Amino acid sequence: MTNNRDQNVLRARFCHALSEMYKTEVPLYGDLVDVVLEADTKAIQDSDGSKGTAINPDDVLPSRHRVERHGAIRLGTPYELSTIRRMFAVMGMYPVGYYDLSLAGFPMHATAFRPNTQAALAQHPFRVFTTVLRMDLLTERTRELAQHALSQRDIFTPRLLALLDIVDQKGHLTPAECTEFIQNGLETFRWHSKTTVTLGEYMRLKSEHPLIADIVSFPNAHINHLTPRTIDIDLVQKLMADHGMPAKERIEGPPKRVCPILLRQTSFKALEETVYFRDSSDNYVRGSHTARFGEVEQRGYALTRKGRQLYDQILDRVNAGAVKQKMNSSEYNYILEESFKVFPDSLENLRTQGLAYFNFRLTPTGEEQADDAQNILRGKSSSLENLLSNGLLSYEPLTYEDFLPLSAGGIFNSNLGNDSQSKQLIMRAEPDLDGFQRCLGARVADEFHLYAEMQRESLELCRLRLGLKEI
Ligand code: OOG
Ligand code: NI
Repeated sequence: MTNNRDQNVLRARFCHALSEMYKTEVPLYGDLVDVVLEADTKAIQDSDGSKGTAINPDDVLPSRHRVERHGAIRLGTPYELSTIRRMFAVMGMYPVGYYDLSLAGFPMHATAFRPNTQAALAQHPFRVFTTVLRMDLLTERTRELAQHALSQRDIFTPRLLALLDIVDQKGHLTPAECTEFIQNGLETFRWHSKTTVTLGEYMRLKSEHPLIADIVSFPNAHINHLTPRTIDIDLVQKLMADHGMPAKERIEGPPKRVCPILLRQTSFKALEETVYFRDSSDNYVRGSHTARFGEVEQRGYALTRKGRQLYDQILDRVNAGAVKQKMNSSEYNYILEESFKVFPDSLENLRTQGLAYFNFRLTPTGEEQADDAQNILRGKSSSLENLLSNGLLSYEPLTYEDFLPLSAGGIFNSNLGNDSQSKQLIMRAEPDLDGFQRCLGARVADEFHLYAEMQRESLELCRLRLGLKEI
C-alpha cells in the first residue's frame, strides 16, 4: 500500500466483503445487524438529552458506527499468526494488546489487529481479535495430533502469499491486485463444512477442549463471529428476545451507566452446524460442530491503568460472589449495578481522578485567545485546571478500541460448555507475551500507551495553538 488512505479504503472494502460473506453463511448475523439498526434508530430518536445519558461522541457519527465491525479468528501455528500479521498490515491493522486467555480456562493467547491512529480509526475501525493455540498447554497426545493436522494445511491461498510478497518488494498493490487481495483474503475466513480430521480425532480434540477441535479440525481459520456496534445494547438485548433470537442470558462487562466505560457485549448462541468428517477411506460421514455465533457490542470510554484496575477489582468481586451464590441473571445485574456505584460516573470525576483518557481541544473562546494579537498566554505556563476553568479548553472521552478477555471468556463459555481435560495445565499457566511475540514475528503495542499518547498529543496541539510554554 502506498499510503494510509489506500489502506483505509482497502480495510473498509475488506470488512464490507467479509460482512456480506458472513451474512450468507450465518443468516442470523444479518438479522442481528437489522436489529442493531432498529435499536440505534430508536435510541437516537429517544435521546432528547432529557435522560441525562451521555452519548459517546463516536456513536452519533453514522459514518463510523454503521460500518463498524470486529471479528474473531482462531489460529493454530506461528506461521499462521505471522502471516496473518503481514496480511492485516496491508490494510493498516496492527497488533495491539496481549490477552492471556488461560485466565478464562482456554489454552490460547491473543492480540487484536486494528488501526492504531485516531485518523485511521475514524476512517474505518475494523478489528480482528486473533487467538493462537498454546501447544505448551495441551497434553502430549493431543499436541501430537494437533501438530500433525495443522502441518497438513495452508490457510492462505498461493495467490494471497504472492500478493504479500509483492507488498514486501514494491511497497504497494495495484488496484487490480487490491481486488485480488480481497477475494483471496476472504478464502482464509470462509466456512468449510468438510473437516481435515476423522470423527475419532475430532472427538479426542474436543474432549480435551472444544476450542482445540474448532481450531485444528478445519482447512482454514473460519471467522467465528462478526460484531456490529450499537449505541443501546440493552435495547438490542430486548429486541433479540422479542424477535425470538437465541440470545444469551445477560450482557457481559460493566453495567449501564451515565458514562459508559470499556465494552459491553452480548451475543446469540452458537449454531449447531452440519459438518462432514473424513473417514479412513477418504469418504465423509455426517456430524455436527458448534462454534459460530453473532455478537453485538457497545463501546464506552478508554480507562487508564488505574481505572482498569478499579474495574477489574469490582468485577472480580462480583463474579466470585455470583459463583458462590449461584445467582441468576437478574440477581447478577442488580449486584453488578450496586457494586459499580463506587466507580465515578461523571466526566469530571473520571478525569480528575485519572481513571479515563481524554481528547482535549480549544473552545471557541480558546480559539479567539489563540488568534488574539495580544494573547497574554504566549510564552507563559498554565495548568490544565486553569485552562479548563477559564473556558479555553474542553475535553471528550477517548473511545475504548480494545477487548475484555473475561467478557470474551463468558461468551466462549456460554457457547461451548467447558469440561476440559487439560484444565490442570491451563489453570497453572502463566501469560507468555514473549512466546506470543516470537510466533507473531513482531511486538504488540501496549494499548494504554496508545491512549496516553493520543491524550498527550491532543494537549500538545492545544499548547502550540495557544503559544504556551508549558501546560
Ligand atoms: C474470541 C473472542 C473475543 C470479543 O469480542 O471479546 C472477542 C473468540 O471467540 O475466538 O471477539
Ligand atoms: Ni467478539
